[in-house]
Amino acid sequence: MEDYDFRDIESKWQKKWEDSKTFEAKEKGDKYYVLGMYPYPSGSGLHMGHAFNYTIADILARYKRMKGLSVLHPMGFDSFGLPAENAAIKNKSHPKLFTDEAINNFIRQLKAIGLSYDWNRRVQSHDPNYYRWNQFIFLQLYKKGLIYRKKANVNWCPECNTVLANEQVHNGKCWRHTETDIQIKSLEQWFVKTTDYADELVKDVDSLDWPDRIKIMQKNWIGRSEGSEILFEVNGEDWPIFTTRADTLMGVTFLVVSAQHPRLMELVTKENKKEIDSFLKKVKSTSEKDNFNIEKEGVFTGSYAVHPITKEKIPIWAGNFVVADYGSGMVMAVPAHDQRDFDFAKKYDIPLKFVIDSDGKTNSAYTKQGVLINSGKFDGLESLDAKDKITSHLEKMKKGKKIVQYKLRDWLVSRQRYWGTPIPMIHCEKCGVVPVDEKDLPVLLPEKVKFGEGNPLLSNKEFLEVSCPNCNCKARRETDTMDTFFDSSWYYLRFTDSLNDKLPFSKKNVSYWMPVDFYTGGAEHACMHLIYARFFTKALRDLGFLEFDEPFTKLFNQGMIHGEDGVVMSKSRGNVVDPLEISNKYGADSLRLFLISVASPDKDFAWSSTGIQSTFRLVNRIYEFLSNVKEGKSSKKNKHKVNLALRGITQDIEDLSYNLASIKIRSLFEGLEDELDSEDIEKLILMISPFCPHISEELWSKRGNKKMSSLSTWPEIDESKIDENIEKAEKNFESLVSDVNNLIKMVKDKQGKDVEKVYVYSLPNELVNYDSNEISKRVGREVLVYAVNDKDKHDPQSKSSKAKPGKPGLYLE
Ligand code: ANZ
Ligand code: ZN
Ligand code: ZN
Repeated sequence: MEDYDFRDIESKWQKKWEDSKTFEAKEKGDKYYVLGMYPYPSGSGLHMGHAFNYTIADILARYKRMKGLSVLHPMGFDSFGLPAENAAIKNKSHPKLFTDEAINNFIRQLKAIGLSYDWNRRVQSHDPNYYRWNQFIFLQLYKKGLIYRKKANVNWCPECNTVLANEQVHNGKCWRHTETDIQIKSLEQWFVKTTDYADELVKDVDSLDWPDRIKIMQKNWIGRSEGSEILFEVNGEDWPIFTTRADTLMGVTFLVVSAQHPRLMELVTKENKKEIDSFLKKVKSTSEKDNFNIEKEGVFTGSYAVHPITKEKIPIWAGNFVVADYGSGMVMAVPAHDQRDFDFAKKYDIPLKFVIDSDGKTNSAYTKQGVLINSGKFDGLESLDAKDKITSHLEKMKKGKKIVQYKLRDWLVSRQRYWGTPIPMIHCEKCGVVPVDEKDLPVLLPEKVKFGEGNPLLSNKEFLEVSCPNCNCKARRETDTMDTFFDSSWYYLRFTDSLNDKLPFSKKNVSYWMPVDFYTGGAEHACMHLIYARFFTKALRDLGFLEFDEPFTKLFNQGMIHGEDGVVMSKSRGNVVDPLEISNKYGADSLRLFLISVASPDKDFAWSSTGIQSTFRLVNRIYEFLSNVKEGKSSKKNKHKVNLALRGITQDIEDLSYNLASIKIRSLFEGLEDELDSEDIEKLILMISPFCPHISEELWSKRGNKKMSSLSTWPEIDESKIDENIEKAEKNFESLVSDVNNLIKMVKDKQGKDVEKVYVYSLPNELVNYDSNEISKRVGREVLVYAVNDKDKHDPQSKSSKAKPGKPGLYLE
């Protein structure tokens, strides 16, 4: 049999979809917004992970459309960013040329797999029509006090040549350069005040239909921590510390102040200055609070604090394991009950004091909660109770109170790189920092710049020199650009109204389409993109631009695709399979069906060249079958099968168990008889549409339908045609076939005899009338089936002494 002509069919329907704007989203009726995380248009093109992610979303979009919902399914490009700039420098090209070419390539590849996007709404960050709204939003946040500039210790990646956000530092290394240590520099930078929303960002996580592990990661990243602020007096002034273990207050034997604490020097006495200075020179800064593994180091400052209750003198040390910007950058150390403090105390010979009953164990810190000892009037209290009692006791003395701390830091958004949105600010010698007037937006990114030495924007005088909007004096434009996560923090909002040239989006459109009903992408975005996007939604709500609290109702993380060698597909590993190559070879319908057939879409799976071939044969079979099936009457059994499959597949799509749907499709087309009524034929053509949209359109139009199958209504399930008895009969039939086969094999193994004939005597009340021919075909032997009470109809030729009517069973000859 020849393969069907998928090349012709697919390009024909892709063109028709495009020409007739089939998937244009309209603001009418009930909506459904399906979004796959938009890609960074890298030079290497669409990879299989993209194809997988976008197919998952597309199947749902196509299904919801056929269910009569108004579907928004857009696509765009996260097209600013360092890789394009670096690639352009390397190839002596320009990031814009490089990016435009990569995008065109992506679009071609996305279209080739039959994704039902509304291309009219495409957004791309490097387009001034997009980034001018980045600048507009930046100004709104600035006016609201949610963006500010400050000098701070920031993370600098020497490879990226720019500062990074905290979220982009993983275990002290750059997220892009996993071998490169982050350096700490003190620089003036732009920050977004994400911490203003920390509480709401944690609280609302519970309301989301997201994978649990992402929800946990978000919570941990924001890191809400309830505890107490306790004041220790040093030279007549109160210094706060933050603790979650106020119950251990009576066990404090020293305090530790961060080596990066801005007021450290005020605590250092003359005698200790030299030692501190040399310590500060060699100490590496910690930016992660929970870095338990670093070797603890410190130096005595020479100063003492007064314990708020016992009034004892407590020595103050400077240490490397205390983070400057968490809590107050200073801790009360309780070496008996905190492992870090324990290690530090052992190293520097500082005494321990046990204040929680540890059952005599003293060779490491006892970190559990328990009953208080050695704590004076608090003895005998449980930790939980003691935290309350000790804190309220301190509160009466004005020496402490309950507070909440967050690990989340404000988001550092400025970058010293070229390929990003220019930050719309101006530096004037007289007026300081002045925002660009809204009417002067966009601040265009100049094309003519020199690459390779520092920030390229510094090389363009025309860009750099402006007059101050305030006093008209000569001033200098800000040359930092925005972190590209700024772009992706609101692109899903722009899709609702992407051609709007008065506003980033209208309230009307954004309230119609948002929130996104189904958002799919990789789990690697758990903390950066998804926190920033949630922050943007909340901040824009409070600025009056929208009226909902969360952008993504349901989040779905697709599994990772491994190569045939079982390792995650990657260029460096050399096990990459190119989606375009596969769709050229087997067609997009086969690629789509294969991608969702191996495992449930949220699970990892390995590519298989025999698997795609088998799916290709199935798609051929479906196409052949539906092209040639005799149009007449459907048997009861066929009607049952079609409706049962439709019911199952409908549920599987709703549950995102696409792999189960694909199994149903396969067994359906392997088991149908060659005559069906027109209703059933049409049901079949429509129910494969989300998975294999091209052959569905082709078969549909061949039947004379004017409306495309993609825009037709999802077929009705005729429950009255689903007959559980047919199912039961099938199961019985299959188990009989397997019983017979097993027996034949047993006889062969034990007696070395090949069975020629099989007699089956079944009970008359078994629902099934087994068809001798059918079974014979399956078993490859002559099989005769009788009912036990059917005295006349048994085989008179039977040589078997046992094969007689009256006794149910299987008899072999
Ligand atoms: C005394 C104590 C005794 C503590 C004990 C723990 C156990 P989370 O839950 O993550 O908020 N801490 C406070 N500020 C710090 C900083 N800037 N850098 C490093 N560590 C800091 O952790 C709160 C605990 O971390 C605080 O409670 C403090 O140590 C420490 F048996 O105070 B604890
Ligand atoms: Zn880097
Ligand atoms: Zn000025």
